[in-house]
Amino acid sequence: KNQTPRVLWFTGLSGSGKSTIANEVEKKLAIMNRHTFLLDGDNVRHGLNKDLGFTESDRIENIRRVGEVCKLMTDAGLIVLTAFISPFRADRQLVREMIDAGEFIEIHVDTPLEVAEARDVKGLYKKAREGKLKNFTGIDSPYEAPENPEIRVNTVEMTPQQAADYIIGQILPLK
Ligand code: GGZ
Repeated sequence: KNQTPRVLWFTGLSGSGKSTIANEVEKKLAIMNRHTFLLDGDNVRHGLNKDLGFTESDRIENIRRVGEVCKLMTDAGLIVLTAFISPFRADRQLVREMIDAGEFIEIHVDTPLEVAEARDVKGLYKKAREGKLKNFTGIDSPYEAPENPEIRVNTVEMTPQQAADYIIGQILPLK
């Protein structure tokens, strides 16, 4: 292996900015010649996990499978970035335990509900408030914020670019 494997595990509400920031971090890692892979709902929930929805048990299984994929990818030497709400502390802890010590980096994209809901890029919060979308995180399904994430980013005070720069600064040095 010519690079240290890592899992950069982004967690936060829908619309918090996880995917946007993870994409920016991935671009910066590419410039640094790092071999990366980004896992998110777009490439996982339509394929590997297309049998899963948003009930509590489906979310648990979603995160468990993503964790197993992270394990395979870090065994292949990659830096894996994940952008899932991953609302349950216990599930994030299970993934942490699957990955070799020191290689799992939990990144809390700490956008308050009011801010994510005000953005409502996809109109999902509105639907959830109207009762047209059930089990929506932050509305009628819980989000358990990390207590001790390796990194926390405040998206109210930082642009996605600034958040990505901050994260890169926190994970350096990277062999
Ligand atoms: C939360 C939902 C729901 C419900 C659909 N609750 O903002 P988005 O659209 O693009 O990101 C959300 C995504 C969440 O999928 P995850 O795989 O990250 O969730 S979890 O980690 O909890 O398994 C949202 C959309 O899917 N979405 N219904 N009910 N988000």
